[in-house]
Amino acid sequence: MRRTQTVVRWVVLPAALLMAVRGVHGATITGTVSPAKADSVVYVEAIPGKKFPAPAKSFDMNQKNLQFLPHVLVVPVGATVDFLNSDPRRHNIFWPSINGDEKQSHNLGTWPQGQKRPFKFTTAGIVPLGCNVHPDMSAYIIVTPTPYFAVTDATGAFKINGVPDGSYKVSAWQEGLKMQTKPATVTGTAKVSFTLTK
Ligand SMILES: [Cu+2]
Repeated sequence: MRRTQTVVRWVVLPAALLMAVRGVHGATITGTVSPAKADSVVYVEAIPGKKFPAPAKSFDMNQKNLQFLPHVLVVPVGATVDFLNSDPRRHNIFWPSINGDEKQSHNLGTWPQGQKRPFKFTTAGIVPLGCNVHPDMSAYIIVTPTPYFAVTDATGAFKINGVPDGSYKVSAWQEGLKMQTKPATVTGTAKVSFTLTK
């Protein structure tokens, strides 16, 4: 009797605890994107039957020293991005398409230093940014269908935290290369790696 109780305590309790911890913090998906470089983006594709609230905070895309900062920005769908001009000259913001769909092209306008304009992204996809005053300026906003995403470090490694256990499609994006989507089954952890090509 005593022995049984001890076994229950040491086997069942840690398992229950682990599940409770996982319930709060979720599982993780790790892996690499090659070619290895920073600023590749990996995210979980839409999960059937699951909807996520729009994030409460907005995100910033800056224009400074004739560059977009950051060069790659990842936001979940429904997010508002505040576009700020920090330069003592006028900049423009436009995108010719979202996910290649030219019907979703948009020109936010051209405005002087210190001003900010918000835009809410309600469609998931790749948004290539340009400035029609300075054709060399470019950046990307990756609007992800779920809040489960990560950006690679310089070695190409990524870690997506807080994912619930389940089977998902995971996609990887890197500037200038073809996107790739792979299945991943997550039970606590999952590993998925990508090799992208032109
Ligand atoms: Cu500009």
